[in-house]
Amino acid sequence: MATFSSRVTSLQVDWLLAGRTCVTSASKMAAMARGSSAVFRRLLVQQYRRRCLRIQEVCGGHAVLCPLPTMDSKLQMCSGSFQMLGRALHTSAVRGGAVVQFKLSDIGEGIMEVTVKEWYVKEGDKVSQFDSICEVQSDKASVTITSRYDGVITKLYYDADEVALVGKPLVDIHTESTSDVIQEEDVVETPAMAREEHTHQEIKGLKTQATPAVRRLAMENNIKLSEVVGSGKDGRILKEDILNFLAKQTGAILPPSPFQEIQTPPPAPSLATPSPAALKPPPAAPRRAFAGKDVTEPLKGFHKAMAKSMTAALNIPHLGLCEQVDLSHLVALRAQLKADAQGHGVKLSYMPFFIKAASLCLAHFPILNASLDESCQNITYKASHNIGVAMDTGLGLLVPTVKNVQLLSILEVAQELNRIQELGAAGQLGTADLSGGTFSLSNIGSIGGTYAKPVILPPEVAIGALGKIQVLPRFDALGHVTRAHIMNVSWSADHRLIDGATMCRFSNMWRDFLQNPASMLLHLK
Ligand code: CAO
Repeated sequence: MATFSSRVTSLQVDWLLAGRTCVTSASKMAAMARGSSAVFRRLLVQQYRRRCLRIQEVCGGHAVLCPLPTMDSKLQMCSGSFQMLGRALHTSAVRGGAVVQFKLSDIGEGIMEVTVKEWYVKEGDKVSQFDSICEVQSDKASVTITSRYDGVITKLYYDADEVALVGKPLVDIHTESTSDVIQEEDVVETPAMAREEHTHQEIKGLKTQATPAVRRLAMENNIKLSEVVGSGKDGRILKEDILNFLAKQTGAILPPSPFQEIQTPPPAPSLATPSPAALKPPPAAPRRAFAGKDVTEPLKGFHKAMAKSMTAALNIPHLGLCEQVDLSHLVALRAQLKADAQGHGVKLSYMPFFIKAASLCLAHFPILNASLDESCQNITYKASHNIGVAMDTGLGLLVPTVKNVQLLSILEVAQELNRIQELGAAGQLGTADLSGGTFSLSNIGSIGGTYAKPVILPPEVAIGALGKIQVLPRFDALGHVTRAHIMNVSWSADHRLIDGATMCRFSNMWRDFLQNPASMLLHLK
């Protein structure tokens, strides 16, 4: 029996701090500005105007920097009322001919090192502000670091695949500054920031718990953190809290997953035309041939995160429950709806039904969409059904989440799944997509597995593993042998919180929805 292992958890680290990053996908920007609430448009433009480097903060998650002219033109496309700002509005900290030591900033959350995945520049290359310099990866996320300066790269401090240390120089850039060497202390805090109406220090003084990026988001929207109720651990203020606060102030309705829409990195193809090739994970990297010699190498990136989260999962007493589901009706229904979904530009697999059915059941069993604090004193029942989907990507196992499934139609779930699959295949999933899960599903059947024993992803309390749908003989009501499409599902639940009877009732309800998918109609909103 395969042992299911986990995803990266605790993805709250805000990678914005790793460099000045912002959304790159012009098409996503356009789509966002067309389809999102006024709040997001306002946020984007506001931030763009203020620093021309902070759009990423609104978005959260993975980000890549986009050259200004592209950003300008796309924002212009998005809204005629947006007055575009040119390079003149950029803060250039350096003038004259100086060498800037561009350091990797303190990104918080205890992260001390990242792996340099890829350099986009080499020594001698000319770079402009916002040009991508390199891609780095920690155990939390993958991020593109971008230049703050116009100049020439004079030194790369690491080779690809080497571990870069926070606070240490990443590259030297020869700029036109007058001073000889500028020590770039923190790639996040720019001189422009210090000139803004609210200073970092003022907000820090409020003694609220929030990451620097969240503080900045609040600051740039004139929100006092002391007035915001934090929904994170120990009252920590999350980006969602700021955006919800802002939405309440402005009366705007936030889309169900605000960060996802904005933060999507480029250059994924449009959802309207999903390419089947893009939906598949890239071919596995060729295995290293070991010839007679042991090789030891440091555990890096997502593997490191998996080791950490699975070690934490060992503290959870797992309750297991296995069940068989007859998906014959669902197989027929999906075959019927597949073309319709395709007409909407959406690839419809079975997962959206599994995910939506789980959400319908979670509404009846909120304890399965909860978390237990470390001292086992408090249960938090989560309002959103953010369903994590274990995904086999080129970077290894990741578990992006489909957010707010309770608000989505099956088609919308499918669309969201398509989006995160594309990002996963391109290795571009960001923090926003990889965090905030409240319940998870792992479809090992899509790669041919029959059974799995899933491991809970803390702080979640339950997970289901789905096997492959097999055509097997079954008896019908009249005792005749028929062909049936049977799938195994294995649930694991945190036995400190969830008893077997609860898990079994949940499983029965989920099974019944999928065995008779038409019954879901009665509960869809
Ligand atoms: N049984 C039979 N067929 C299945 C299936 C199952 N359980 N699950 C999916 N399929 C089919 C799909 O319907 C699709 O068929 P069509 O081309 O006819 O539509 C095909 O397999 C490919 O599906 P998919 O993988 O592109 O999409 P999906 O929505 O079913 O799954 C995802 C998405 C992300 C779950 C999947 O791509 C994936 O990564 N699976 C691996 C998860 C994993 O690694 N789990 C183990 C974690 S423990 O380390």
